[in-house]
Amino acid sequence: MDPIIIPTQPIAGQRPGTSGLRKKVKVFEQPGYLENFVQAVFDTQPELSGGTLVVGGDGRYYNKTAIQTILRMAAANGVAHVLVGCDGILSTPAASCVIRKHRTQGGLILSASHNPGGPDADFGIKFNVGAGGPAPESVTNAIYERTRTIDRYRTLDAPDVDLQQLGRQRLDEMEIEVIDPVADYAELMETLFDFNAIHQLFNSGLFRMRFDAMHAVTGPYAVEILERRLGAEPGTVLNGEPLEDFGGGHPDPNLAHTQVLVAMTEGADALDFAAASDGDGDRNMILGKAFFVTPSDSLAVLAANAHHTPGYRNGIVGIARSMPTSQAADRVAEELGIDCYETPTGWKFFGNLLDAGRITLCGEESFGTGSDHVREKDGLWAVLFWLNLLAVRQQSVAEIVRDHWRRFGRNYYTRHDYEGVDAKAAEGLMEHLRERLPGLVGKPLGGLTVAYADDFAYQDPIDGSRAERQGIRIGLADGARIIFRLSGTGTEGATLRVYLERFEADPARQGHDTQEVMAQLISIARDIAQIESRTGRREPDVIT
Ligand code: G16
Repeated sequence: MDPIIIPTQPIAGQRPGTSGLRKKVKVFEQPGYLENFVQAVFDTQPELSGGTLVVGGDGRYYNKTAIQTILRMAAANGVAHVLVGCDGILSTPAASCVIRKHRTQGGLILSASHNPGGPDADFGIKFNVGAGGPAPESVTNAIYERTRTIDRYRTLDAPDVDLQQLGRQRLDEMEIEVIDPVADYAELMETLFDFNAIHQLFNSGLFRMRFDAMHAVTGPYAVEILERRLGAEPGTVLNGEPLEDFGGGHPDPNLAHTQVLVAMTEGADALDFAAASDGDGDRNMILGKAFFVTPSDSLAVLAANAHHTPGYRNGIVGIARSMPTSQAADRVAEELGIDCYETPTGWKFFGNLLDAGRITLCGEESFGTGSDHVREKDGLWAVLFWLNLLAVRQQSVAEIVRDHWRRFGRNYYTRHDYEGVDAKAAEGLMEHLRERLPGLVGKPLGGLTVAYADDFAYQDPIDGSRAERQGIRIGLADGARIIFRLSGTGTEGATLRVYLERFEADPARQGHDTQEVMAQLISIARDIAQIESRTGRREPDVIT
């Protein structure tokens, strides 16, 4: 079959954000929009021609349509072999696992992560490289540049591929293998965690948990691993059926969007453990009995306890965290005598450190935790890690975290998000802050002295690449930090994120309410950034 060459023209705005190209479904439905981006990937990644590509997504609206388009274009661009998840499903960490295990040349992952799904909601696409991780900026920049000059794309005039049928089939010269989306991933988890110990915990009759899959991609993974392989009681997985619109919910596992689950951890009949994952399965939220574990604390606790699991029994070589993530993990690294790296927001910045063997664990405040087992953050992995710790340490979630604070100190932490802010107003707010930075150092701010104030820049220690303007940091003399950033994953207006952190070494003062402890920092942040006068917002939309 001869490929068809379709003339096209550049469509503005195809620069990938924090994690790929995310836009409204209606934007992706414009003629040529998806095709231009996919062709730009094939044009800039020549190793895909004659190579193997992984394709899958989180099952949201437009997932199946996009996969059929991609398969026709892959065949027309000379891809030899495609591994695609049955029914088009692959969680983001499972896609990374498949890319690595089968030594492919990369993958196209279809997801807008934690953003809502449906015809009027969000869609996204990103390219992951052969190591399994999100493409580094050098690659995403090249793809973007190509979208600015593109004038044709290649496809085939061929019917849709049957994605329900496991096994091999052909699309012209290209072989398509429809794979079980769970199998490779579940097998990998069995090598990392003590499944026997977790099985016993579930069998003890003394432990109850629920996992909220939020009608997103992790349902099938959680049912197979938690209920079938580990013997958790049927019904442990809530909202386990992936739906194209996530049942109308917002598949973002934080306190604002999981209120039913949170309520199950409170009161007389409270669960011992609860967790949730997001649209594409890479984020996680961990709850104990009436206890919320911040993602920053979770990373630090996992690092300090990694030796309790089979996969990390021999210890960890280093840790990395994104800049706005609290410094709790730094204290663990210091005690373990290992390096701790501070990277810009975005999982792609961990890739080089993982590939070079500099770090074993990494995490972000945005409910992301992961390790060198794949090159994406991994929601269920974090849940299994916690289950392994609970089974081995025979303590509650709260006891484990409070022990941790006693030993390392507590980094009180919160993030305030102002969503859907006018983009120009948000840019103006950041510019104004940037202008103020040089004059702040040494000056008092709400009774505290500013120790440093800068716009975070990162030089990758492996390839020397530099990322600038990655968030404004104001550090205070007592170690507290205020950070301002604009989100790179939203699809409407701008989202201003304000990250606040304060350290407390004294165990007697570690049990306070976070928002109360932060009150002074919150008011400093609002004043210095002129949030209300510039955005018209008195209060944040989401507090995590
Ligand atoms: C993505 C990235 C993460 C990042 C998060 C938040 O997560 O993979 O590395 O921390 O976005 O980004 P922002 O603050 O720019 O919105 P996900 O789960 O959306 O893929």
